[in-house]
Amino acid sequence: MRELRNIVILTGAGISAESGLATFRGPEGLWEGHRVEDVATPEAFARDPVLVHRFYDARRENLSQVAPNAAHAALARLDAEWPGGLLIVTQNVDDLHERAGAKRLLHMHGELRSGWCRACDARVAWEGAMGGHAMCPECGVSGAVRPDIVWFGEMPYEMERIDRALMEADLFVSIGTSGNVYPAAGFVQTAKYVGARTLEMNLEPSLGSYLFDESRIGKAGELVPAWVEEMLG
Ligand code: BV8
Repeated sequence: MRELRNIVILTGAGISAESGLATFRGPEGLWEGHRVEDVATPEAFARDPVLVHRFYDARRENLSQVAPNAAHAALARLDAEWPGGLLIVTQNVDDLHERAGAKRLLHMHGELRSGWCRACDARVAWEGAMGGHAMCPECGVSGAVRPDIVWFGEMPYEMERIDRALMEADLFVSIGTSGNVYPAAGFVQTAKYVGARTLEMNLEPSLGSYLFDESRIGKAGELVPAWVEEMLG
C-alpha cells in the first residue's frame, strides 16, 4: 500500500447544498431559472450583459445569507492538520470554503466576490452589485468590469497547478459533484492513471462513479466530518 502523503480534493455544488445554496441540477436547479447558455457563456454576456449581471449580482447578494456547513469546516480542519500535501480544488464560485478557514484552496471556475476588469485585466475583490457601469478601482474605467467567473467555453483557472497536484496525488477525493462538466469531471481518470486511490462522497452516484475505488453515498455534512476523523484519527 503506497504511503498516503498527497491529497487532492475536488468539490462541487453538492458541498454547499446544506448551506442553502442551490445546486445546478437539483430540483430547483440554479439553471432552471435561466438556461445556462443565457447566463454562463461569453456569448450570453455579449448579448445581454444586464441579465448576466443580474444573475451574478443576485448570487453574490445571496452569499451573505448563507454560512459554511460541517463539510466545509471538516475540510478546513484537515487542511490545517494534514502534514502531507493537500489541495482543495473547488468548482464552486461561493466563498464558503475560505469562510470555514480553508487555505490550500483554489477556485477553478472563479469567484462571485471577484471582478475582472477587461480594460486593465486586473482581478479586484468585489462586494455588492456590479452591474454594467461599474468603475474599476484599479484603472478607473467604467463599464469594463465583468464577473470573475469561468464561463462555458472558457479555460478554467490554474489548470497547471491542478495537473501538478494530480500527478503527485496518492489520494483523490470527489465531494458533491455530478461529474457532468469537464475538465473537472476528468480529474478522476488522471488520478487513477498515476496510481492514486480514489474516493467519492455524494448524495447519489455521479456520472463517473464507476471509476472510483470507493463511493460513499449520503450527505456531505455527515460523510465528510466522519472521513476527516478517519484521516486525522
Ligand atoms: C473548457 C461557473 C477548454 C459558472 C461553471 C469534454 C466533453 C464534453 C464537453 C466538454 C468537454 N470539454 C469541455 C467541454 C465543454 C464544457 C462542458 O463540460 N460542458 C458540459 C455541460 C457537457 N466545459 C467547458 O466549457 C469548460 N471549459 O472546457 O475550456 C478547455 C479544455 C481542456 C482543458 C482546459 C480547457 C468550462 C466549464 C466551466 C463552466 N463554469 N461554473 C457559474 O457558476 O455560474 S461549471 C458549473 O457547473 C460548476 O462550477 C460545476 O463545474 C458545474 C456544476 O456541477 P456540480 O458542481 O457537480 O453541480 P451539480 O448540480 O451538477 O451536481 C451536484 C451534485 O451534488 C449532484 O450529484 C448531487 O447528487 C450532489 N449533492 C446534492 N446535495 C448534496 C450532494 N452531495 C452531497 N451532499 C449533499 N447535501
